[in-house]
Amino acid sequence: MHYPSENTQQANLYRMRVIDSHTGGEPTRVVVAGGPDLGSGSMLARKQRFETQYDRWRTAIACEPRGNDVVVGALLTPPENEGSLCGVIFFNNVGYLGMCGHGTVGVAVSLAYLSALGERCWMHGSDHLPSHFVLDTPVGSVPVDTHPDGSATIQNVPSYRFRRSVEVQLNNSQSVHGDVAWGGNWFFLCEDHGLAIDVANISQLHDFSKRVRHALLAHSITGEQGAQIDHIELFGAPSDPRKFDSRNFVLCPGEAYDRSPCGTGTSAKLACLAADGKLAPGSIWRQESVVGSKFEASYALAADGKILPRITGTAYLTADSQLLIDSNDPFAHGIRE
Ligand code: PYC
Repeated sequence: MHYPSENTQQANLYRMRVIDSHTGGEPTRVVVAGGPDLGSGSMLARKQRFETQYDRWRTAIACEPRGNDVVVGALLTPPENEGSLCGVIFFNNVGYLGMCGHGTVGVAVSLAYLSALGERCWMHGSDHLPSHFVLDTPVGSVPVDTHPDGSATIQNVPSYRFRRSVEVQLNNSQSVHGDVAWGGNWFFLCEDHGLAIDVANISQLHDFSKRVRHALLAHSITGEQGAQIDHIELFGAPSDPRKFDSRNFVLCPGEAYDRSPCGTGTSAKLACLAADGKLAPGSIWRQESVVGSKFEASYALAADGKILPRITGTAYLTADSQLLIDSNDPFAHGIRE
């Protein structure tokens, strides 16, 4: 990997500044300085450049020994669209995400932190972060509002249900049903799994979700235009119906499950509720995660029949640090899976 050499006094060490946070338990690592320069063009083209030319930066940041299965990285870029604050590309230990809801809340809280430190932000050229701004992602632009209590509301990309109640045959001849929906990533949303959505049941939920994902692949069940469905979302009763409407378990691409209620998964859920006439525009949906964290969500109808989800969550900072990449380290670019 080619790191600029003027980055540090020690020729073998490259520095990258990252701000870590978690949103409802799910970590986000925002690269604020020292990341790769992906050049210009659409965010989709920049994501493709990241994948084809700079993928070792992803693995250096998100894979062990610096990262882990759960961490979602966020690389900030100059904006694609005039008026947007900046661009962001989300990634994890196995690849790239279209959008990431918990990650966007993490980015908002990290930018607010930098602004509170009085650090002039290279993205918007001022040391004051506006309370409303727009982030460009490879799948669309996402308006963000930060609130005085530290929470943030994102308006996710237009979301929709693609297929309803698709039957999937698992490898043990059990069959389950689920909706296929887009919320910035592709989801299979399943209710008839017969499992308790409970943190004490993680290994069963994990194992089951992996079998569903495998079966979707084996039976060529996809999102629109053959897109791979890489997120599996299981729903069940909330821990306390006075506080939540539903509880979910989300298997992310790779081996990790989402500790947060998953912003893109909650958007996909809203799209299905809207399509079934079970939630009116503007009504609040309180999505609980398997570890008990919460997103509040609602939607507006878009002109083309899709929905515009709004998701509110809270992120907490966990580190402001420098990653060091030692060119002598055999695992400098992470342990690749
Ligand atoms: O919050 O959208 C989300 C998300 C996707 C993967 C992990 N979190």
